[in-house]
Amino acid sequence: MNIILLGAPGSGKGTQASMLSNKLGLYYFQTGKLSRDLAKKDKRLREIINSGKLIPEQEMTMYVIDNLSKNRSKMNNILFEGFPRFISQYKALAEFLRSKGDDIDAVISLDISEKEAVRRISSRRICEKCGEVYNLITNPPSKGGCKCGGKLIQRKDDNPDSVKVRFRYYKEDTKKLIDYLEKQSNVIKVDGERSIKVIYEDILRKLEKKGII
Ligand code: G5P
Ligand code: MG
Repeated sequence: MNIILLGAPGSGKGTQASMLSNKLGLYYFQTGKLSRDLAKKDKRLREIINSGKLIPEQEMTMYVIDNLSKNRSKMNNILFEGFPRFISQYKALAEFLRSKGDDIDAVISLDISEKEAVRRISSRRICEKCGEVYNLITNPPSKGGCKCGGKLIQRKDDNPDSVKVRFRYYKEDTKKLIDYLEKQSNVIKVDGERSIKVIYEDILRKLEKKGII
């Protein structure tokens, strides 16, 4: 089973993806993490990501397909978060999966206003060590640190200027992909402005109703 999770920056993709992949036994494939890992050794990628821009679409597709090909054995059932963001990336992923006799079973889109997303991002903290996502207001860490003992940090692209750029890309590119999938009745829309638990249960219910899980 392969599921794609789409949504604006700060919509809760990572939060839900982590819970859903655990529950459904899916490999959690996160292109934000892949990009940040690649950027550790690449100044150009670092500058792109930190300024809120997207890595050029074909280049990102290449990184993803390469990663999927190399790690195929541990990635039979995948939850994709952050990929695809363009129609071209969706088509490339669908084609790659088809070539392996596989398919995209569901696309979920988390809907949230820009105002709420910006509010969430400004109080988001992530664990430097394990990547766990917290929110100082809605999902606070206990005793000021991560449960794994790691230090909590703010992402470099979580500054107001970069967040604005990330939103522009979402509205210009990923929205086109969502509209394209909606025309094919191929996307499960979820109201992302509720509590983490309510959204999680709603997604599971919708996947069940469609016979996907
Ligand atoms: P990323 O890392 O994929 P974004 O900008 O798409 O970055 P981001 O910011 O990671 O997405 P998210 O994962 O949707 O947002 O949000 P989250 O971290 O789960 O939640 C945000 C905050 O809200 C947290 O504090 C959380 O606790 C809280 N929260 C979550 N859910 C709820 C809720 O239900 N209720 C409430 N009240 N609070 C909640 O990509 C980074 C960069 O990588 C490159 C690009 O440069 C990109 O900018 N990249 C790509 N480039 C090209 N093509 C691609 N396909 C690429 N993918 C990545
Ligand atoms: Mg994320």
